[in-house]
Amino acid sequence: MIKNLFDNENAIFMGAKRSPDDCAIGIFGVNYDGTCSFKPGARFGPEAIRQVSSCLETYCPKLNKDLEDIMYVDFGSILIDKNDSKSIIESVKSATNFLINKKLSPIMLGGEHSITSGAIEALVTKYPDLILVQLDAHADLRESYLGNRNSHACAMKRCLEVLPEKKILQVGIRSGTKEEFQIMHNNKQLVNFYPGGNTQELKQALLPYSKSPIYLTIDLDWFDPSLLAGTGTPEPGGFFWNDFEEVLKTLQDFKIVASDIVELSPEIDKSGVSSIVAAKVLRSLILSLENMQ
Ligand SMILES: [Mn+2]
Repeated sequence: MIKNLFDNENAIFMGAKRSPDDCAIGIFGVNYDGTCSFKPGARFGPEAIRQVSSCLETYCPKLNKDLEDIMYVDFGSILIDKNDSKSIIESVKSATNFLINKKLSPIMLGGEHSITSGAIEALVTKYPDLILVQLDAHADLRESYLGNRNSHACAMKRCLEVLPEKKILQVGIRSGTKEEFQIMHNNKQLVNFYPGGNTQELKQALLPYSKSPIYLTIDLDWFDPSLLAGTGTPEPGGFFWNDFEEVLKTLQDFKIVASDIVELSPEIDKSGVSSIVAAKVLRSLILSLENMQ
């Protein structure tokens, strides 16, 4: 079964297992960047994260948790036979369902952001009250972009369509159209947060959802390009590592059941720092996810 869904011939993340037995968390990659046809891009993200991961410590002093106390499996990346966005989203849905059936909390590595709706479609069957928390530079609420409804610029719009609760919190979004900002304000879904600032507004916004399962989607362009340059659509005025730790610490009081990390384009940053930041985000998520029951 695993063989038909995933290619696991390549690198593995830190101390991950290859077999799901006794594991609580499952990682898989999606090597897809369909809208990026000119430069090599986000399809190299999952492999870059795995390759640099051996340089990280397993212990996180901020969370006071250690990866060595958690069993997690890295399935490799999903096999892709048709490279169009619709087929990819279907494959993501199948892979996520496979993990849910094995009672593994999924963490998906992109790839571009359009893959998120596939994972959410699978998860809402188990968690009809799922809500979405988004870290991203961009609103991603367009109806369609360059004629494609599955473009990464429409990622959150597509997610909202499959979320029964239609609830999204968009943390520190700094780029979008006037209409997108109007939508975010009207629906009270924009959570104001600034580099170096506090997470008071995020705490307030999450308060009514203390029992709700949360899907956390992390578009790495949320970070400032001076920290993370390796992404397809960098946006000045972004966040730093301490900001991420503040958000993560706040989320510890809530119930994250699944997550993704998208839009790492490792070739753009020859220093390799972007991939290391992404790997450290993944380590933080493994340490933060709830066990699926
Ligand atoms: Mn983005």
